[in-house]
Order: sequence, then C-alpha cells, then structure tokens
Amino acid sequence: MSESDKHRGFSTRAIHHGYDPMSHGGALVPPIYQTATYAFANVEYGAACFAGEESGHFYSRISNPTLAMLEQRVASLEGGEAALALASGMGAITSTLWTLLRPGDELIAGRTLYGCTFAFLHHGIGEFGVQVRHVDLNDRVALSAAITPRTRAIYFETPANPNMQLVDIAAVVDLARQHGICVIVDNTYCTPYLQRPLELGADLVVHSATKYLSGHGDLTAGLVVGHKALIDRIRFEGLKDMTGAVLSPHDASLLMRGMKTLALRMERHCTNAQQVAEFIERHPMVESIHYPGLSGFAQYALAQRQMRLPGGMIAFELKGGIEAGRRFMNALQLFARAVSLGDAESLAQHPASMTHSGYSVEERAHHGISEGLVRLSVGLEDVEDLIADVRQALEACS
Ligand code: 7XF
Repeated sequence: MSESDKHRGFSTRAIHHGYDPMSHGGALVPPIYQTATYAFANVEYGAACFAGEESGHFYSRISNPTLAMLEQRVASLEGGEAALALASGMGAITSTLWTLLRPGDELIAGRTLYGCTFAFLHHGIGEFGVQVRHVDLNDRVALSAAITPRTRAIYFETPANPNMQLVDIAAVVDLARQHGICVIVDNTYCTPYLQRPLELGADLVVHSATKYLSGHGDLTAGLVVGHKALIDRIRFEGLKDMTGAVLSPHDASLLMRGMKTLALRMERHCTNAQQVAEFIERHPMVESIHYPGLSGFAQYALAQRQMRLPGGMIAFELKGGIEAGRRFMNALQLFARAVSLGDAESLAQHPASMTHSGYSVEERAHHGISEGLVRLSVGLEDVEDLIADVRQALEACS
C-alpha cells in the first residue's frame, strides 16, 4: 500500500504503508537489507546517483531500502511529504539544525528542552556563530520581540521534557509564517498518534524514535519529517556530510515492528498515566503535579485542543523536595529507576541529576526545571500494580 491508502486509518497505515509483500517474494514482513553499498549496472548510472540525477540507493549512509520503507510509513503517520531515519533523536536534531543554520543566524527555542538538545544548542551549534534565544513561546509579545531578520527557525518540544509545559503550535506557526521562519517541533512525547504538528502548519517534526515509536526500549533511533525539499537537504547535507548518524537496517526493522502497535500502546499508556496521575494528585505528600489530563493542569484547555490524549508522562514534586523525591524513587519496586521513556516498562528518573544534568543549577531554575522534580514514564503494566507501587513508595518515604 502506498499513495492509495491515504484514506485508511492510522493503525492500518502503521502496519502496511510503504510496503508491498508482492514486490518482495511475498515476504509478509519487510526484509532487512543488510548492505552497506550497492552495485551499479554501469559507471554512468553510479555517477548519476552521486549527481542526484538518479534516485537509486548508492551507499547506506545516505539511503537503504529498509530505511526507505520506514521513512514512507512515518511520513504517512505524521502527515508529511517525506521522512528521514537516523541513528538517534540527537542524530535527527543535530543533522537538522546543522543543515538549516549558518554562522550569524538566530534560532528561537522553547523555554524548556531535553538536556542534550539544550547542550547542543549552547555548547554545540551555539559555539559556531548561531545565536540561540529561549522564549516563552506562548507569550506572543515576547515571541514577536525576539524575531529579527536573522531568525531562521523556531524549535520546541510540546509537552516539554521534563516539566510538561505545552506550546500552542498553531499560534507559533501563525507568527512564524508572517516572517518566513521554519517551525520545528520535537514530537517525541506525543508521537503522531496523539499530536500532528505538520497538520497545524509546522515545517518539520523531529523524534527520538528510541521512545514510544519503537516502544520496547531495545534500540536508539531518530526521525525527521516534513517537506520533501527540506528532508532531501537534511539527508544530503546534515546526515551525509555532517553527522553521519545513520540508522542500521536491523534497527529500522525493529522500529517498524514496534510501530505496528503504536496506537494500541499509546491508548494504554494514556489510560494508565491518567489513573496514576489522579492517584498522585490526591496524595497528601504531593506538592505539585503536571499531567495534561488533570483538570487542574495549567494548560488543560490547550491540551484538550492540541493532543488527542494526554500522554504517558507525569512530572511531580513532593513536599520535602529532592530528598523526599530520592527516597520515593529508591523505594519503587516495580517502576525501574531509569532514564528514557515510552517503554512497556514503567520508569522513574530525576531530571536535575540525570536527563537535565547538562544544565547548570542556575540554568535549570531559569528554564523552569525544579531540582525536586520526579519524572515518571508510565508503562503498559496493569495499572493496579503501578498504583500499588507508587502508594508503597510514597508511604516508605514519608
Ligand atoms: O538521542 P535520543 O534518541 O536519546 O533522543 C534525544 C531526545 C530528543 N528529544 C526528546 C524530547 C528526548 O526526550 C530525547 C531523549 N530523552 C531521554 C530522556 O529524557 O529520558 C534520554 C535519556 S538521557
């Protein structure tokens, strides 16, 4: 199925799009093309591939048939023209930004970002002449004021890792369009099942496919989705010449396997997280909780409008701050103490000392990441068992 299945539903496309068994000897599951290079029928054909005049595969750092199937499938699910698969989320983010930005350019970034993305902006590309400005993107006046003729792109996560702050995608797109600025959204927390930024007018979506998209914690992968012309540039500049962050065909196959159950898994992540969040919210030891499915969530109306469901991630703080948070995490028996997210297994981590340790203490304060925040990735286990674990851990740390 390819072009003809546009009208089909999300899960049908997650299982079938971009692959026809009849073109592969009837093999039901897409084959793994475990090859680094490709034989040319003649020198002229090889030269035409290198010149971009032929679209055939010529070296697996640039393209591979297994990755091409994955890319078509992801493009369909995100509602984009084309996609590019990479070795990790950071591979996707860095390949994209190295392609789009030059010395003297300016990038506007959301207030809160995953720690390594923040580090790349400030200690990576920021040290090569790109100026990075963080703005509260829901403040239209502040965003307007931050835009200059040198602003090339606006980059953000929604919900943001780790504090769950949302950005109104359509509102940012509206302003960016007036200035011809590229809007890039990290859609890792939501996946296209919960949120489709391209349909709201964003130019590019990036993913850590290590998370919900693959769903089983057994690979690292990244994706970029958007206009074909931009994706081609990221493939031939960022990936080919700058980062070389190519995904292995075997991991592309595992990722496609995981994506077949994306809708089922996301539904379960969301119902589990909703119940765990409601339990935590009611507990007397809890100081604050950030989950888009709670009516007390500061951006509840935006969450209802922008996300199909509230997702599987919860952030909260205990009375007693980080010391209480540490005791809570150490008392967990079913939740694993681990970074990453979106796995079948429930995970708990402490952003200030783990995923967001690339920020200084002052930077965390400035970017809305409190030292005591605990982050949960609610998995696919039976919710009664998850709640029982959270209950006993809260009791143990009181
Ligand atoms: O390079 P990766 O596949 O690990 O993806 C980087 C990345 C990009 N965007 C977002 C929103 C992410 O959360 C990540 C990775 N985050 C993990 C976490 O927060 O647990 C990384 C563990 S250090």
